[in-house]
Amino acid sequence: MPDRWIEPLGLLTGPAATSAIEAGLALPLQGGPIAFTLARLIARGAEPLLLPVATIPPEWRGLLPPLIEAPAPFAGLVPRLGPGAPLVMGVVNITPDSVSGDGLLAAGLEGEALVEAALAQGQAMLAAGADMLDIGGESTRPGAAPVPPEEECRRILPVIRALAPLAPLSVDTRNALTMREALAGGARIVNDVSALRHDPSAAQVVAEAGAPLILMHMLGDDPRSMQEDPRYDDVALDVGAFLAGRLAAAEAAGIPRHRIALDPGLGFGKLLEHNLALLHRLPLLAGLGCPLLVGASRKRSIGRLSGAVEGGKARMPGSVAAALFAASRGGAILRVHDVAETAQALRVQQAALSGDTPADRR
Ligand code: HH2
Repeated sequence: MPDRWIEPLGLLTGPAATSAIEAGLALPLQGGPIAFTLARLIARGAEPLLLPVATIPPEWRGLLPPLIEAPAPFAGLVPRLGPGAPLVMGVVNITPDSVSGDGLLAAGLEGEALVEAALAQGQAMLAAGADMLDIGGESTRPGAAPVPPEEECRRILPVIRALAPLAPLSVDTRNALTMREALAGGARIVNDVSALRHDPSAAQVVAEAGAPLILMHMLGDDPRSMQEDPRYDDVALDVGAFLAGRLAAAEAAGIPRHRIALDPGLGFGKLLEHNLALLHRLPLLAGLGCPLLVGASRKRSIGRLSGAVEGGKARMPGSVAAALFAASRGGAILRVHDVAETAQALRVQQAALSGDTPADRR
């Protein structure tokens, strides 16, 4: 478990970042267009030290490579770092009870009609700018009851088969059986909110399939109880240490680091203050050397901050704001329900921060 961290601070973007890097006053965050000028050196139990990057002492410089070099492409998709640039993952929930209010089973759809609705939703997301789709058959909202893997497969497999020819798909599941069936059905990526802790066979299934994997932080291992009085010493360091541990466990099981993306798991055993701290301190997690995925879309924190307590689409504007902020802090993949709105906002953010007219708009 890492007991020392370099936390990037003093972030720059656009031409200022390029100039500061060239002048030796800044370093690139994961090799992308965001630069950091200051480093907070954190050793557990000691007072943190804030320094300009040029003066990071030699004994700390060994921590820099994963933080400043570009991570390997994820799932054959190059993680585009930088404000406005991330990959967009559209969420397709085949559930009756998703927190986001978009679960297709809630609309009472079944059989062919369900597959057609999911296909139409996925196609619309891809046309609107999604780079990949995340297909889930179990709600993991706080307090949700588990769905047996057989039922989960019954819900999602026809949809996966229909959408697989159109885009890279991830399967959002904690169950090894569902992972195996979904990968056989055409899904390419496994998205496990339990970070391979829920099902003892999951790591082997992912390793044998050679599939890219998303490891997410959840406090405890049960969505039914995760929101009961969540506590951390220091939420960013605790989540970082957890993800480092799960990364090591995945590697030990034969899943190479270059196939893994990491996710702080907003809303999974976290109060509003924890979610905000994690968004803010996302650059710290970049030091683990993997692309970072962020899922803030339509979550309860967005409702708390905005007053959109009723949930669902009412939380879209706040979700877009969170996505833009995550992009500006090094998020490489954004998991969102409102693809068109997020993609539009990201394009404008990217152009505004770079000060350049995009090539396809000249
Ligand atoms: N959030 C949800 C589900 N899966 N996977 C990752 N990697 N990161 C997340 O933040 C994440 C996730 C919850 O959102 P949603 O799918 O809208 O709700 P539900 O679980 O109720 O279906």
